[in-house]
Amino acid sequence: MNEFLNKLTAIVGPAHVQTNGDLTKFEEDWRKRAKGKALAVVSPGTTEEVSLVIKACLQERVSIVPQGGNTSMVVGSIPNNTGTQVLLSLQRMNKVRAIDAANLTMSVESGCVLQQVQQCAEKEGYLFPLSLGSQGSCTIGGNLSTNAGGTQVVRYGNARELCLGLEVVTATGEIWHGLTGLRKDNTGYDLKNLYIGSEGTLGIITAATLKLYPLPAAKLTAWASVKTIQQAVELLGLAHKMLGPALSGFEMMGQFALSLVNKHFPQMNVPLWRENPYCILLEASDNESESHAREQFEGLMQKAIESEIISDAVIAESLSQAKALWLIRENITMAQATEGLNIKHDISLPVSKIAAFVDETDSKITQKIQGAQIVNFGHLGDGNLHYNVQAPQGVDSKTFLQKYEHDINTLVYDNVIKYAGSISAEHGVGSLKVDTLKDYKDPTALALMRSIKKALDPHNIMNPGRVINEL
Ligand code: FAD
Ligand code: 2HG
Ligand code: ZN
Repeated sequence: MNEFLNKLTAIVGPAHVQTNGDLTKFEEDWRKRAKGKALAVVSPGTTEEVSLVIKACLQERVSIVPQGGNTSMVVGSIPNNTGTQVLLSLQRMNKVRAIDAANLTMSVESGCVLQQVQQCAEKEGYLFPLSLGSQGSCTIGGNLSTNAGGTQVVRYGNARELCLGLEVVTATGEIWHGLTGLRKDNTGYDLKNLYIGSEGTLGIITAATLKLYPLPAAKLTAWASVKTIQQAVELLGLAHKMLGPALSGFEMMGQFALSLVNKHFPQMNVPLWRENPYCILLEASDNESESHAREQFEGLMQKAIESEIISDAVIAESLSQAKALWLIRENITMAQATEGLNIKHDISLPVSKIAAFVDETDSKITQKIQGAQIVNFGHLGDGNLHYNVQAPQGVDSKTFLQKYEHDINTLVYDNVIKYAGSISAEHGVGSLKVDTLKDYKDPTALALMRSIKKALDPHNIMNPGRVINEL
């Protein structure tokens, strides 16, 4: 093994192969649901170095776990506990390679932090719309590998829709130069979209060409209170009708989720949360003008109040007020983490079925476990709920998970399938859902996925055990 480590050191330099010291930030899942042990943490600085590292690993049949910001929600980016895997950190590959203004594209290395990409685009007068609560730490490579969603999907799509080209180091160490900025290219199988969403199981994304948009002339944000999910869905329908493509965010937050933000971040002043079971955060982005946007937006809120869809609402009067509202939404995850462990379900459903799903699942869970607390929030505009379940008050969260996680997952996922949904909307599969997926995914689709994995990673060295196992 020493010879192998020496080889890696010769490729990336001694400062970039870590075997000793505190490697917790690479080896532990941020939610502290799992901790692994890497043979080494290797941090290449160029695509060529990635290629050589993969070739060296392949020769020794050492498996590789790619890692960006290690913000995975599904335990997908840490090594297992055998001490035999190379943790490949892409964080040093953080250069913006080019901006092509006329083509509305930007090419960046995969270790670029999402926020850095957003800021760089903005400095040039453009918008890169992908937005997640983790944007200060997650990387473009991680975003594409998980096909991340976030809060602007209703208008701009998931990470997949924002990417035109990729540079990839394959599982055999070849470099695929697919960094195109073309919006049309029908020359065969869509390789880019195989790698996007593959969670590091097929190859390493080293760079990407991303779509840019003009910065909107105005953004308007409102926070509304509704009595039922059905009303939230009606508000969404009205927003689509009255705002058209200007609708850029539609987030739903249950009362219990907001109570956690209120408890752990009291300085955030959560509005209207005590009034009704749900609040909605709504955003419109307009390319015309502030006055046009405001007129349209106020018209929508007026109509929603008149039709008694919403009970009450506030419209942000300044950029800082809008930011403060978004901060509340983005901090639900951290408020939950501060409260303790919880059972996360990142699910998607047809919007038309969400109300029935929530009514039925809420009552099944509370019948099964008296006092169980449901942290329900998410990207309602995309039909994506974070339907998380927390221990009854006073019950230790770890003990609760040990006792009920499996049963609650079965209950929730069975209902998701009953309502024609998916058990992973935006976070991916990782290790956390790999066994569950077998029970819920179409068997033919799973067989095709296995064939793709075998074809692209014949020696199963790329993030083995994630997404699909039992090859
Ligand atoms: P990592 O966690 O490091 O890795 C994720 C997966 O991608 C792993 O399987 C890893 O092996 C693989 N990978 C990483 N980089 C590469 C690469 N270059 N090549 C190949 N494979 C690679 N997710 C959403 O979709 N929407 C949200 O709204 C959202 N909000 C979040 C809020 C918070 C507070 C937190 C902590 C997380 C949130 N997430 C969200 C989850 C997470 O941030 C995303 O999944 C993100 O895309 C992961 O990026 P990362 O760089 O941290 O990847
Ligand atoms: C979000 O939308 C993230 O804030 C995290 O996807 C969801 O904490 C969660 O369950
Ligand atoms: Zn989310």
